[in-house]
Amino acid sequence: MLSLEQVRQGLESAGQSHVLQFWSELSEEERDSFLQELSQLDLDGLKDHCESPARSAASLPSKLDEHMEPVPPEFIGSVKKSDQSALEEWENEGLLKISENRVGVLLLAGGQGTRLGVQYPKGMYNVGLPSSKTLYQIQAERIRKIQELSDRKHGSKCTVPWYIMTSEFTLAPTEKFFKENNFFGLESSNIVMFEQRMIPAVDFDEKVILQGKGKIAMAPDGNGGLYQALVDNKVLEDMKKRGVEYLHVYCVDNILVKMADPVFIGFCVSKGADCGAKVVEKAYPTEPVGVVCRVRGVAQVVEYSEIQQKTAELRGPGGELVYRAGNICNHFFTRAFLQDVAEKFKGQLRQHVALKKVPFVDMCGNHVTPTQPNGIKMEKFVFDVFPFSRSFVVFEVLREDEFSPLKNADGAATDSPTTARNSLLAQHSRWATAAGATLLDEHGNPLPPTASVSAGDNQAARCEISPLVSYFGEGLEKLLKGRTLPSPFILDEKRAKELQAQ
Ligand code: UD2
Repeated sequence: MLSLEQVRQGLESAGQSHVLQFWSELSEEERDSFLQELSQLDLDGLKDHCESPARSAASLPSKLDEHMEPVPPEFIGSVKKSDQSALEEWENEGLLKISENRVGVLLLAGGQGTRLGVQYPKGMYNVGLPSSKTLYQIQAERIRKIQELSDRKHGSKCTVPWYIMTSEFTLAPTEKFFKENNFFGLESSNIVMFEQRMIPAVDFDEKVILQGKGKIAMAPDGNGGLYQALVDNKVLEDMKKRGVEYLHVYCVDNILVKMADPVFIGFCVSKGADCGAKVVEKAYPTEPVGVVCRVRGVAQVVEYSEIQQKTAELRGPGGELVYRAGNICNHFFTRAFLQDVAEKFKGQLRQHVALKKVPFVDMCGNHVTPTQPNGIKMEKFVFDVFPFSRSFVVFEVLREDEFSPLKNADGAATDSPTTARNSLLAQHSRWATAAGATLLDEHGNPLPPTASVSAGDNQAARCEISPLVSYFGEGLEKLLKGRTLPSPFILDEKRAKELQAQ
């Protein structure tokens, strides 16, 4: 730990002396913990950090749009446009790599979930499925199932390690939740949680914001903080030790996420890619997803917060959006590429500026909760490494099968607990119907097979299939063919055994 004098000098040379203005009012204990916090700051880099928002704002990508062009369709692999045999080939390739212990998954879970408005990590959220499962449980069970499917095909006993990036806000509750739930049936040694760095929020006068008299307002450094966190926590070494060569990186809130998706992995591997992104067709111009495109000829994502509206609204001759390759925060990386990023490129990642309402203490020591943005948080984005790729691929999947994020609280028109729940139930109803079952609505009336398709349709049957029974709709015919299913209907492992015995 640094001495008070060392910290004072460091702050002074960074132009941040105000940080210690309430020092004399702090108790002994508060001083200790504040000094500890300040000792962990990068004091040498602090001046630069405080000035960088202004610099980034000045070079803001208002000019990006001029250099944007869509990725030509022939460079985009697509579930819709590929024939069954190609999809099967990719899936087989992916399952093979999984069975050889060469695939890991990495969850980005360091965000604060401010839009959803809960005080706990988003993965712990229960969207109100008939089973009451949380996002974490669904994800864990999909890992268990994909291991099982790979083992069954290849006679292996494989592991898909689950790396989970948390932040100061989310690490302790996430660890506790996993322990309380017995790691959802996974081996605890195959779940590796680590923390990303936190950085100070800065006001519009380039001053660090004090959240309390003895506390700086800190925020995680964005999901692109991943690359520093991989180094800080020796995660790449862990991957190497386990023989993991391919990593599926994803964000916490997509209820339909295909964990370690063998089709996506197989596609990327067979194209020799070092880096890949899954996309869905963007639903409307202002949808809050980045677009995968080229800027000055180089593949990258332009985030929804940084694209100009007129660019987002551009339409082609058939009325389709020109920039429609919507990023769903599902990425593929080889370990070799991540190693390169860690060694050569992570220092070059852009800082993105986010204006936020940051509670603070004013000069007189009053606590203020601002109603207007007063602070700047600098964030790195996970996809900003794409331009460093030597072989980047894009893979388009179907929204109704793979993308339904939980971003907002109920009441919002989109991306809410209700829309997430309905997407999953609609998908599972489609699977059951395709397997030959007839679904009943809650009044016992048979539903036409198409009624379950609409994600927003409250009349749809409440049919939920545990990932432990089916990963992506496979294996259901022998259980459900010719059956009539009431609503709600939960097909878990126990029920599957009963049905099989009948
Ligand atoms: C992300 C994508 C956006 C689109 C959208 C789809 C980025 C930068 N943007 O936007 O293009 O794909 O998702 O849903 O990826 N996180 C951390 N540490 C942080 C901040 C965030 O781990 O410091 C995690 C967070 O927990 C979440 C993921 O990153 O799992 C995405 O964060 P978000 O929900 O804030 O991103 P969003 O919706 O703005």
